Amino acid sequence: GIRERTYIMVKPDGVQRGLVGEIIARFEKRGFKLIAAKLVSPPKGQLEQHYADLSSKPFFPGLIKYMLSGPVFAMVWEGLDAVKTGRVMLGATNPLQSAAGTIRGDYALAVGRNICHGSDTVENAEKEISLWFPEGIVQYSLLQETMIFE
Ligand code: YYY
Ligand code: MG
Repeated sequence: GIRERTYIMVKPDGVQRGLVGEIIARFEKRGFKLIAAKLVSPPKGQLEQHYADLSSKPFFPGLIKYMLSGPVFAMVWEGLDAVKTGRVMLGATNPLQSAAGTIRGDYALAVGRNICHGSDTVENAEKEISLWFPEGIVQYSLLQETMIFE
């Protein structure tokens, strides 16, 4: 629905490379509504919880180390099919397989340095939003909404 929410996070490499503004701009221009955003250095346990489904993978320790290498920029975006469309905008997990025009396809090369995260299901999005924004998120109406949705 048009109120679907997704958790999008610029990873430490994306922050260091100055891509926060670019990634925000892509979601804004597409028509999504920004409802939460912050720069954070999360504790290790929070990252382990975020990636709990991958804890048995061989790349897990390296993934956590990389995610701890600097602050991340955490965001929540709302709009029509936000989860699925957010994933399309990010591109494939491995940037070598990401189409040009996607965030990873335009700015990344290595799977372990793929600059951004996006929720993969609505259920996981809600879990991730609670994990990263326990303080809650703001509510406001987007005045241009009737120009974006039917
Ligand atoms: O959701 P997405 O980020 O596209 O991929 P996941 O399968 O959830 O993996 C999370 C994260 O782990 C991925 O963005 C990079 C890293 N990773 C890796 O370093 N090597 C792999 N073979 C697979 C994933
Ligand atoms: Mg994932």
